[in-house]
Amino acid sequence: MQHILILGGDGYLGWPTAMYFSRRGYNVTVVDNYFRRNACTELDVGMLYPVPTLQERAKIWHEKTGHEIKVVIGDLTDPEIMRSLFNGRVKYQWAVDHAFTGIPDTVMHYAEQPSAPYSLINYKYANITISNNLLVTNNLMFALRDYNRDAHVVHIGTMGEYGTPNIDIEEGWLEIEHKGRKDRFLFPRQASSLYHTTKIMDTDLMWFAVRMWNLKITDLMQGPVYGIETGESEVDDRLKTIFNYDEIFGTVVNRFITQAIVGYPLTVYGQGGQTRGYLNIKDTLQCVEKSVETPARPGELRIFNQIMETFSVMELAELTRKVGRKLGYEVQIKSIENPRKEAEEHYYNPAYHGLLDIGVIPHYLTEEVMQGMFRVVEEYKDNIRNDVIFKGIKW
Ligand code: USQ
Repeated sequence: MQHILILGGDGYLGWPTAMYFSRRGYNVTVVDNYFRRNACTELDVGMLYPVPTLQERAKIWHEKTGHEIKVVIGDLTDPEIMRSLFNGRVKYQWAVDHAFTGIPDTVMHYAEQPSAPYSLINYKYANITISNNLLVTNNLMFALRDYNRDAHVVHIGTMGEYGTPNIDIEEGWLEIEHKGRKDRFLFPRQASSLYHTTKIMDTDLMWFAVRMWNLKITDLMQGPVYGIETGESEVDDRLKTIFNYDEIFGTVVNRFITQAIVGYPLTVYGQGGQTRGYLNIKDTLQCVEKSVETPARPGELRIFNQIMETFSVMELAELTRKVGRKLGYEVQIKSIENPRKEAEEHYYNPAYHGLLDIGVIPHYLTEEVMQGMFRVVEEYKDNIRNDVIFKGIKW
């Protein structure tokens, strides 16, 4: 049985990934320090519904499916916690069998502070973002160097590493001809938040480790994700992933649907011409699965752009209004002064065929798909807090 270690297994993507692989017969261990939940509590941003602890979720999963997901609660910025996952000193907080599972074949690295606004609240949150994201990545690189150079790492990067350049965006690499000579380099990167900047630095740390120690790494440049349900969460409502709709942790599609349901005018920042590549949470799972099944080679930093289609913010707002109106909601769109520093009109033409080439079949954001999300969010309408929707964290 393949052993997969999921760093950041309590988050929006980590928990669904754990269930997905567990159901498919992988031996799964999740690690988390509850960063996301604690940040939500500290900043009082609200979640759509309460989520059981990781230990409770693993227990429910075991009761419902018979599969075991081993749980470790620990802070991966501590190198000894990271190393314990490879040298057998690990302590599981929940497991059916507490014996060490052994060295992982695959490490999914999601253990990062994922929010751009969080990273710009003030210098304190900027520092938390930098230290968390870079230390976890660096601790992982050294644990692999010292204990297991054969493991394949699948890391979630971000399309925001590239920014919005006035040229086509390639999948990670660019061949450059300069004064008659040619070489291949990481595609030029220029992030528009400090969070996104840490992802650029992650890529640099991983590229260094690949060159020095022949590691195998796949870095997935993901766009904003939307969605709630995955095939596995349908087993029991308590297995649904953490869902945020607030300004800090909510991504734009999830926010717009929630806003439409409570009659809050959709918060389009500036002119709404900001274009990004989007994907359904179900496709995140497919992308990581295909990446795991076709690992990078030793000494390879393989990069895919993990998006399925592009939309401008205004297009998303209009789609939300259309779907909302069909369901009987009076949806307003309101352009508000953009709290972020980002281009509101720009060229955007990213390549994204690598994941399709290895077998991912996209789910697109159709009216039916959005309608399905409205139906789920509606069930928790009474929990939605208008006061957390927009506070205006400025860049
Ligand atoms: N936006 C609005 N109104 C809102 C919220 C967002 O107009 O109420 C705009 C933003 O200004 C931005 C776009 O929508 O232009 C996307 O914003 P977002 O908050 O959905 O996404 P972002 O901050 O870029 O970050 C999210 C995830 C992050 C991931 C990134 C992928 O939180 O972890 O890395 O999407 S990407 O955007 O491709 O860099």
